[in-house]
Amino acid sequence: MTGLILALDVLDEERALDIVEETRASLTYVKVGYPLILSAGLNIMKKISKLIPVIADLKVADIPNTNRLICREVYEDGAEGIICHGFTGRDSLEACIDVSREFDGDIYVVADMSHPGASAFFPDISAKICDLAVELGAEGIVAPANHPERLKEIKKIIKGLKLICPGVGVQGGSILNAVLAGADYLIVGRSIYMDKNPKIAAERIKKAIEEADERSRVFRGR
Ligand code: OMP
Repeated sequence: MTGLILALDVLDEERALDIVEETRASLTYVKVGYPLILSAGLNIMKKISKLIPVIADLKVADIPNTNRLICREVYEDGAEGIICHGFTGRDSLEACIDVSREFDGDIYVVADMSHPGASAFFPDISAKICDLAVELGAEGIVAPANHPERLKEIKKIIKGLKLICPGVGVQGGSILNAVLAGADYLIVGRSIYMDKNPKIAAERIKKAIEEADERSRVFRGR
C-alpha cells in the first residue's frame, strides 16, 4: 500500500497544527522543512510528533562532524526520520546514518529532484547515490514522482529501500504513474495545505492513491 506524506510548508504554527489534526487520518507521516522550522522554531517537530511521526526535511549536506551535530539536534527534537543529501559522499552520509542508529531513526537520501533544474546534474549521479544509500543502510530514497521513467530506474537498483516521492499535484506528476513506477510514499504539499478544505483534499488524494494501488495490482497480476 502506497502511503501519503504531507509536506507541511506553511509558516504559521497554529495553522500547521490545525492542518495536521484535520488530515492525519489520511497520512503516514508529516514532512516538516525549513519554512515551518524557521518560522515556528525547531520545537514544532515535538508538537507535531505527538500527533503523527515527523520526517525532518533539512536536506543535510555538510561535512561529517556538522552532519552529526545537525542530525542529533533534529532527532532530539522529535523527528523520526531526516532527509539528507547523498552527493556529499560516503563519510558525510555515513555520519547521518550513524546518528540515526543511535536514535533508532531513519535517513532518507535525495537521489534525484523534481524541479526542472534538477535535470542538469542529478540524473547522472542518481545511481551512484542510490548504491551508496543501499550500502550504508539508509531507510529510503527521495526521487521525483513527476519523472516516472527516472523513478523506475531508481526502483530497480535500491533493493528494499523505500521510495518516497514528491512532485504530484502542483508540480504536475500523476499519482497513477508514480505508483506504477514503484513509489512507496507520495509526498504532497500545496494540493493539501492550500486547499480550502485540507481534510477533504487529503482524503481525495488518499483515495486516488488507493485506486492507483488497485490498478497497479491488476497490472502486475497480468
Ligand atoms: P508540493 O509541490 O507543494 O506538493 O511540495 C513538495 C514537497 O516536496 C516540498 O516540501 C518540497 O520541498 C519537497 N521536495 C520536492 O518538491 N522535490 C524534491 O525533489 C525533493 C523534495 C523533498 O526532499 O521533499
